[in-house]
Amino acid sequence: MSDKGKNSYYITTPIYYPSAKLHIGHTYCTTIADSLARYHRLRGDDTFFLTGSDEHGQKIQRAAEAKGMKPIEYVDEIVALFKELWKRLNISNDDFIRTTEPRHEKVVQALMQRSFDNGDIYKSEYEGWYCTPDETFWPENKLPNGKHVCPDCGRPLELVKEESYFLRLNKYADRWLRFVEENPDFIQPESRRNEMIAFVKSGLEDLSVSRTSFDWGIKVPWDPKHVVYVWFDALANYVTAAGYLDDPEKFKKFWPADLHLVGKEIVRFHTIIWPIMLMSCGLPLPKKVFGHGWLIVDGTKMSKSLGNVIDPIPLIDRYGADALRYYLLKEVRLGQDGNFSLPTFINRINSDLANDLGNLLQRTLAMIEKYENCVVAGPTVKEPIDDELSALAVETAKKFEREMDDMKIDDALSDTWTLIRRSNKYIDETVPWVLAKEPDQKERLNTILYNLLEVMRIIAILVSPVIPVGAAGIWKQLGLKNFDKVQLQDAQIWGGYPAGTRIDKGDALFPRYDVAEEVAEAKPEAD
Ligand code: MET
Repeated sequence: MSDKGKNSYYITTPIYYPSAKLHIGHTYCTTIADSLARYHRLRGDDTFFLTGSDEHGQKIQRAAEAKGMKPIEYVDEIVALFKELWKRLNISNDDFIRTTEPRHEKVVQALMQRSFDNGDIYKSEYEGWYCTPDETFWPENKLPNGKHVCPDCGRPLELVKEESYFLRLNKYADRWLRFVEENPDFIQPESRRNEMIAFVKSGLEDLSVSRTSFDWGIKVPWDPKHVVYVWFDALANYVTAAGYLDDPEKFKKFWPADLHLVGKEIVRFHTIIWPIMLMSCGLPLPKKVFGHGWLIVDGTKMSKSLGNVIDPIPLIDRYGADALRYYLLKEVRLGQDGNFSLPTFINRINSDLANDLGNLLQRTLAMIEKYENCVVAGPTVKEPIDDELSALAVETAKKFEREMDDMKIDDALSDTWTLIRRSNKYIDETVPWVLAKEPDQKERLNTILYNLLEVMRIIAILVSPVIPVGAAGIWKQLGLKNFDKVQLQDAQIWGGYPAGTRIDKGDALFPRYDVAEEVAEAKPEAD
């Protein structure tokens, strides 16, 4: 179906609505995508990582009106905050798409026109319910017990009656079902796939793809009294940024996308509406859509009304981006819901980052400073315990690759931490401080310290997709250079640390915190 080059990798996050500042749930999704993108770059894949903002629609128009602002001025302000957050979190996106950009507007119009020309769009009237916060149509027959609240988010629905163009989703239902059967990995995890199949099998209705009761949107090219439905507009961002109209070479390289990472609440848009839009336009379908779970806070779903919406910025200010990234990826299994709580966050920082990883580096470098005057010669006197350590390191780096390929980021981290803990134990078992007192043990001491530098080199590579700042810091303290050129395979071979390198010991990378004090000082964040 595609001419896509072998080593390209295109990953996307949803483009979030700039109707409020982003919270820790958005941070969670973007952090996963960033770590996967960094991992693919480490593997040597030509990687394109996209995020952005979804700026049209009734919800945004109303939010702007409520502030007495023009929609574009309103979104400009909030989008600046999105960009600031991603910078603070060390998100390495290659592009940031705004749906108000001309490059996107012309793609949306081209796709609408193509679907229309193919006979898949027709004019009618929508009469039914609408969830403005979710920007979702809910025809009466989809509402259980006839209640007029959104079946997804529980908020009140509005009655809508307006002229509208419709996309023939129903015409594509069989083709969709065949595609999903033939591509078992297309929708993940399995539970979401089953839900979507059941949804389509229960009967797919044509979808309203234009609105006429407000004007904050992209005009329908042949009938400018209509604006394009915000989800049709938003989904198209993935092909705009891949160069659909402007850059055929880029488009050939990156489309179809390898992975659309989305929250479970928007899997339906990405796995039913988006593929059918693409089918109608004769474009290849993305390879995979993964619906991750939600981050709940102290056991409760985040919501403005409960006042438990967590702003990631104060957490990054206080604990650093790496700590937050590590916690989110370690604590939550991808695909399942996960819980955020300040005490568990701080305990994780203390135990995994400060005690295990930070200590390993500090202990190793302190001994090298003291016993070797900062320079360690190559290994000479080997013992079986060394082989055990090197075998575990190489095995971990290989396993890490399989786990990251399967998006099991938490497993990849657990295994890396097994190696870190084993390395700390290696220090305890080889007792370098005892050997340092015996002149005839100099070479053995040297060998042990070399092995520790080498295992730290491998560890720095493996942790880099998740804690990029800490990883670069470790690299620098080991006395190494050009971290940006490092590849995953450099971690899969033992012995890459150049003997005779001068280490560059610096401050501890990860401070420890007092849990009780931190909890006492934390105030609930208002949105
Ligand atoms: N704006 C949507 C949301 O935040 C995502 C659109 S992704 C094409 O739910």
